[in-house]
Amino acid sequence: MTLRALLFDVDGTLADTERDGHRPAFNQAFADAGLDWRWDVDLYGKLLAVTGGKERMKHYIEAFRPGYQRPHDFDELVAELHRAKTRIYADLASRGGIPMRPGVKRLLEEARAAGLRLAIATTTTPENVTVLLEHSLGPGTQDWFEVIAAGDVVPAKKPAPDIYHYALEAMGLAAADCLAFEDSENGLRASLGAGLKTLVTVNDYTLDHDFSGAAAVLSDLGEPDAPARCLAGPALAGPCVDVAYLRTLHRN
Ligand code: XBP
Ligand code: MG
Repeated sequence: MTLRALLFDVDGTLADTERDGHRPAFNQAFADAGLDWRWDVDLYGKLLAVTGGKERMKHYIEAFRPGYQRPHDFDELVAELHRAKTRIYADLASRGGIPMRPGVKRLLEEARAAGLRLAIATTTTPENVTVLLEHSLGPGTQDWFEVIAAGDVVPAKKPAPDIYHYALEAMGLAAADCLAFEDSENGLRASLGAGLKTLVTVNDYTLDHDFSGAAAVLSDLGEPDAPARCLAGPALAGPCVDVAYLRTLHRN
């Protein structure tokens, strides 16, 4: 079994987008529309249980605003708020306001040099991905990924495995040839559901999630001068995740 490709989640995995990216963009869209919806850091952590921005807004109304009277065009209101939120998020990302997580660029460059194929499998809106890559990873880097599978291209978002099935099919690869990268329980359920071995890098919102079934759980991918911590799975040979470590995870 040879490792041929790496499939990356975006939000929380490539970059810490949620707390200081998506969350303020939602809040700005709500305020601009004259709504009193306000998602603080703690509440947003709870709302992350539901993936997808439109789905998350509906979940918020259902679970946290019992008195809210839905207008007859509620779905259109949600869609319009989401379009506004996407514009605000894209503007923030295009100013380079959302840096890549430690080790992401280094590992992507090493993987490319080693001939590994790259793809993205995410719940977020496609435009959010391309803006983030262009401005935080670097100009032209979206071309590093032969498939960017994102958003509403599949009807069921993570934890459903559909987005991973979609990406694998587009690449013409079997799950056994690949390794996935995730940061959350919903993401891990999706990748495992598609039969992918998965490396998890945690963040503040996902530290307490259940990562059983992951090939390894790490603090981050690490840099030579900022070592990653291994929380579960095979120990790292050095300070950071490299392609040799990925091959070990894939073989195990
Ligand atoms: C990402 C998400 C997304 C983003 C917002 O989950 O849950 O909903 O928070 O994106 P994952 P949109 O990292 O598991 O893919 O507002 O564009 O839907
Ligand atoms: Mg994620």
